[in-house]
Amino acid sequence: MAEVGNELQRHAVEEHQAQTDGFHLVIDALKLNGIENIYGLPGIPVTDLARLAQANGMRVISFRHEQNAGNAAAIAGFLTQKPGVCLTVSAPGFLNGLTALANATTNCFPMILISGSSEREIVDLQQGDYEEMDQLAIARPHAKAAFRVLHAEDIGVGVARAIRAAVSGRPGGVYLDLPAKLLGQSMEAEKGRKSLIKVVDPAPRQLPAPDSVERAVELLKGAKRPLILLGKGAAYARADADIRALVEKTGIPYLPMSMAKGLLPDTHPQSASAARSYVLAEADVVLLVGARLNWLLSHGKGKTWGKPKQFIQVDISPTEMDSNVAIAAPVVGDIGSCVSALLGKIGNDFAKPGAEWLNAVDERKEKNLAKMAETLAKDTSPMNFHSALRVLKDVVKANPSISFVNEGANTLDYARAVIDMYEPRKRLDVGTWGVMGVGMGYAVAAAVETDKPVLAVCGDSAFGFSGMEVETICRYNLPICIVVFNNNGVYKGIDKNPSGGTDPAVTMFVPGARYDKMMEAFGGVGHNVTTPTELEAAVNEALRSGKPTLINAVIDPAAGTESGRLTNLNPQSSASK
Ligand code: ADP
Ligand code: TZD
Repeated sequence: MAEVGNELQRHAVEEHQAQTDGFHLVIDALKLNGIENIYGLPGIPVTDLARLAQANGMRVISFRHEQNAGNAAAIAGFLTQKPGVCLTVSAPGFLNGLTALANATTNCFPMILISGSSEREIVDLQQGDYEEMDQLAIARPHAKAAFRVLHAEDIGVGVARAIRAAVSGRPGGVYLDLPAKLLGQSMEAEKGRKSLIKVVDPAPRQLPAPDSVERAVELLKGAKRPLILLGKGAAYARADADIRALVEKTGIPYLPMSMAKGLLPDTHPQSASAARSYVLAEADVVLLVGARLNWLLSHGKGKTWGKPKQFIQVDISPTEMDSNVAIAAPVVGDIGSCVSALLGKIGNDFAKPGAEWLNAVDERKEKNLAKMAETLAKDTSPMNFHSALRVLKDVVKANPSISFVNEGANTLDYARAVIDMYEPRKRLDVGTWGVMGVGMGYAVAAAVETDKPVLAVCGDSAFGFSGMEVETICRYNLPICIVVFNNNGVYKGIDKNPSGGTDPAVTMFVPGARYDKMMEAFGGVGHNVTTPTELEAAVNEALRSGKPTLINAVIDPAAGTESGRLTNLNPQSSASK
């Protein structure tokens, strides 16, 4: 008996003394909050953090450059409404991830950048530590919030605060600084467990004020030529059914912004995409749902917007109102709650827009669609953007649940106009900044988070920013098919060096490059295609096999325009005028 008693006592003491450490607490805190994936790049001081995360059942995707891991985390946040997590080493790794964090904040994607850092004592006295940098101070202006944890018992609070900051209100990027010393700190396991926080209701609903809803509906009722504009905030909010009901119940023509395409199928009879310029110029009342009046919408003024109009804006951020033009009816709250409140006020007596407006929109649409069909039908040799996109349009139509990643200039603008999307949150592109280099990060995360194939269509310049991740795609054997629209350069591939010297022009790349060989180098499938028929066969084979594939699609180097659709944003040197 005495022996058994001693044994129990020994167990009790051992139990009492069981220890945990910073590494385990970070992982436990993330897992406790339903975060299952980490996108990152290992090294001092976070190698063991990544290893232990993998050992503890998290999926850790190791990238070749932190910017791509960060972009993956950001789009994972957009796709799941949970913060995507990016893990980096200190100073240079952190800075590599920072562009992605800033991009996430700009696009309102929830993300947490977790970086290891050097010791505070040394950093603050600037004594020259390994990869020394005051990361917290540098992250702050680029993030929605930034936190540092110094004591293991505060890890639970640090992670909870990071999660709340990322997903509540307007989502954004959050920085979490974890000094090396913190990760190695140990504490009693039981105490550690109790210090963790499972965040309750991380993104609380925000109900709009009833009078703001009434004001909005009144304005809409009085409209002669109303228009609904859906932005990627509406896609993020996952209020898909109510948004569709709002559009259909009111009978108002709608325009999706790029990443809101597919929220309703682009083939929906009320889609005014093919009459975009007309409806923007002619509408008298515009209802914005999760879209900002930034440069992508010409700041709500000028020639694009033509006739005078009044705006209703649904957004979670009160300070977004009046940021560019006066908002006559602000509706502040989360999109789900706002749209459902609007629907509640729009009775069956709501008069749909008059035939004059709807017919005028349809007429423009039909004319433009016929023109587009004619352009797409042309078989050009060499292949140009449109003949290649005709094929991809059909591929997406036949495979509506695949994610479609898109970057480039002409490649982006033409694909956005030509390729119809049928499901929400499937079109992932350069977003608010028009940034190149999101392609492979977005593609990897889309494959990981959705478990479905991904088609990534990139200009040859755009692809180059994250192209090394083809190795990552092969290593994790992800069902990603990349199509590089290869026209030998940035925008086009025919520029000449103005000095007449031997250096190539600044927008030129090696002519006839074979990007497909990059994929083959790591065991994936490569294709070089020069006709729409070859392109179609190669993409369909990739989607059928699920094997990592890169298709080098040879495009006429003379096709395309400088800066794609954004020619007007290019300042011109007075010498060339
Ligand atoms: P787009 O580029 O498609 O026009 P933006 O990124 O400019 O879209 O705008 C997205 C807007 O959506 C932001 O102003 C953001 O505050 C808002 N938003 C994001 N999520 C929500 C949400 N759940 N509820 C309400 N507004 C949201
Ligand atoms: N760097 C970053 C990070 N983002 C950018 N947007 C640019 C540079 C400038 N830029 C564009 O705006 S589009 C583009 C660059 C370099 C590439 C266009 O060439 P492409 O596409 O080959 O990718 P197209 O289809 O041939 O035009």
